Amino acid sequence: PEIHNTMEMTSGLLGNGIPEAMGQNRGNIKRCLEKYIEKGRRLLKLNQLMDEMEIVINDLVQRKQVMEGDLGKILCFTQEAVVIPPNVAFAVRGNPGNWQYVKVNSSDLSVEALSNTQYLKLKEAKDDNALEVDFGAFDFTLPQLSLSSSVGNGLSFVSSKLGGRLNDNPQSLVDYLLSLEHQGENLMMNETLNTARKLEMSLILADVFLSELPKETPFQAFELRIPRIFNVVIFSIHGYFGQNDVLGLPDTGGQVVYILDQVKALEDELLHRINSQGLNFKPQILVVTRLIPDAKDTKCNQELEPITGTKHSNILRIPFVTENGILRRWVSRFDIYPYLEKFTKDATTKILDILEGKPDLVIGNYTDGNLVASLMANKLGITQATIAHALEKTKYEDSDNKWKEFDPKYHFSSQFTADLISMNSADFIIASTYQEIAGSKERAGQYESHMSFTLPGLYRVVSGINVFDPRFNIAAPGADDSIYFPFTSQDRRFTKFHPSIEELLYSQNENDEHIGYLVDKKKPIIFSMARLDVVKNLTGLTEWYAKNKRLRDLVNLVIVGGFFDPSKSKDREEISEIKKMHSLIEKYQLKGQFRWIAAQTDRTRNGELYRCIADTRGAFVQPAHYEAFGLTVIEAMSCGLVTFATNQGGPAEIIMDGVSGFHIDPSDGEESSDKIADFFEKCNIDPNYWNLYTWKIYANKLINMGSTYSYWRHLNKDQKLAKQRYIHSFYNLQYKSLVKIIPIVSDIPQPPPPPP
Ligand code: UDP
Ligand code: LCN
Repeated sequence: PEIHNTMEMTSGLLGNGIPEAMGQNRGNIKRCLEKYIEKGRRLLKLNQLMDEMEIVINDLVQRKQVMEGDLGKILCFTQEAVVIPPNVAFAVRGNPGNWQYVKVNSSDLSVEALSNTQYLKLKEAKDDNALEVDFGAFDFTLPQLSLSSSVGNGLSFVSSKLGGRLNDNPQSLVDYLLSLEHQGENLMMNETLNTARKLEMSLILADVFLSELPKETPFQAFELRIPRIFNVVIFSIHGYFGQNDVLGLPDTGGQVVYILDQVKALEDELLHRINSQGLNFKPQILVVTRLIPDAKDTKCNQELEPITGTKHSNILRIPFVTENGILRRWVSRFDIYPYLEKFTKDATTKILDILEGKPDLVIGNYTDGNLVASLMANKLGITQATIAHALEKTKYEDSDNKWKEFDPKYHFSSQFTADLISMNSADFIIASTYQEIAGSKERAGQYESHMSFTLPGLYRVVSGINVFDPRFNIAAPGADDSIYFPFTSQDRRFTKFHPSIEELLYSQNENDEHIGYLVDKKKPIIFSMARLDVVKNLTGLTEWYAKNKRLRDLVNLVIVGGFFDPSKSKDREEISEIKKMHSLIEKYQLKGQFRWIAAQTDRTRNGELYRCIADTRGAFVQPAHYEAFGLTVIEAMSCGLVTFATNQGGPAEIIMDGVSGFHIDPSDGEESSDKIADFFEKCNIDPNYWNLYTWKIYANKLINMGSTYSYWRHLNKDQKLAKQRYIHSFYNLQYKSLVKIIPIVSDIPQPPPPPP
């Protein structure tokens, strides 16, 4: 409902025509704009605009008048403004996915609408003739969703459009159905029904057959699904991708959990569909990842590993190969681009060999997996899905505008270019939440931030992705209910882990697995678990706790993440977080109230750990600066643990504040730690919420998408081809030259850099 409200407000504001000039309160508006110009900064964010406005107009009545007038209406929806004296240009986001741009002249207060290109040019102040990337140019004939509230429901939209398209071109369905085959056998029909007329006649007969069934006959009793999908390839490349001993390593977190659970559910769904069609084929799922020869104590150096809990699914590992041969060491996801083209080639050969043919569907994960999936799908002409997990762009403020500052460390120029390529070549895009696509009232979504942006000096994206594109679908991941179930289900509890969990939480000694200790065992525990990334903000939580005396008196703090010796880590962010954590422990004398446990890789025991925290009447806290989805949040909640989670990203949508958990603001530690302390003072826990997130629902949606979008792709093959040519040029001319600047790592230890 909130979304609809905002939409009405914007159409009243800008949709009905922008005022030609600011009418009321001209004096105050002028002073505001002059103040923005006086700051001498090119780019101002909403909070800065508001702060300056409040300084200029300190009279509350006058401020209210300004906020109710023309300028106020713009400011209410502004995300940022560009200052080019004497003008100020505002980027106004009326509602998710809807952006407008206006320029206000500070001397005569005239107002002018800008196109996004004009706005981006003002923002970058660089080469007027910079490359303009416009993927939207290929989509103008395709239907798009129109309401913000329907974003992410592409599947039902596409299904409804299929009927109309069939009427226009019935032969296309015949051709498509004839083309469906598996291992050389026709699946749907043979040449006897090779014209639309013949097919129509047999459908009339089918209709007669159906009309004889009692009206209440459940659909499942006679449904005819197209078993379009048999073999699926899933790419997840960078991390340590394994089934044991990998979680919590840098770059290896939720994506691995997600895919392993997804594969089990997908295989079940495929088997169910194939069997209910009376077919005897076996589905095959291959999760394709990188083979890491120096795999620590994991199995990531094995080529083929069957996936536990499945019959027909395997992990296939292909090494990175450089001019010096096979690369042995782990490479951060930020530095991975130079190896991907060769990887695609090697992986494709191996996949075709194992599957004895092409897969029916390829699913990419994260930037690297999505790029490889795009390259392979394009080459083989197969249906492609992408899953972002986390688009890095929104995690770092101004990562586009300031890409040059970030590039040496993060190589965002390559990453954002790769993301644009794969989100545009995908046949469908799976998102975990609405906010991932189109954000919330206040904040732009992860995909939305790729609609139009500029990498100054490199290229300007005037149409990167359209959040109203029916390729977008929301399918939330689940939490495996055999591991994450309520702490109150006493008879199911994994009691065999209790002694080791007791040791983990409460033993007074320090060792490789835990440091710090808890003196008062009777206090509830606030608990957090994540990779030790900067963005996960475990050090932030520790600092909030350290500074809040009331909270320290009420509860103990236990965190799980990383390990303790910075010299043993190869990950830049992890190293800095380890050091910071040690210094906080010292500075605030945390020992006695605080336990830091190293990354935990046993999922089953972790399930029981959440429940043991719930036994203390504790809570889970997810304090990330930004979280794309946040599997730990649904794990904790499924275990009946009260959960406080960041209001930045997916958790804001998973949790209803004050109903199924609590939101906290990661940028306001004082407020957040007070909110937690208030809760423990009141402490009325209702453990009986919720079981919304299941993998079964997910798998059913995904296979429906696979079938429907394969057909949609077939219907729109001309546009698809044109767009592919454009993507191909962009890949070769832009992406490949960006990747060349990323150093290729070597296995030979490098001498430390000379002291400055
Ligand atoms: N995890 C774990 N041990 C750790 C840290 C994390 O088992 O030391 C698991 C956690 O239970 C969850 C996943 O890793 O299943 C993290 O997923 P999430 O979506 O929270 O974050 P990501 O790491 O994907 O950014
Ligand atoms: C990556 C993330 O950062 C998390 O927010 C997600 O939960 C995870 O992937 C699984 O999609």
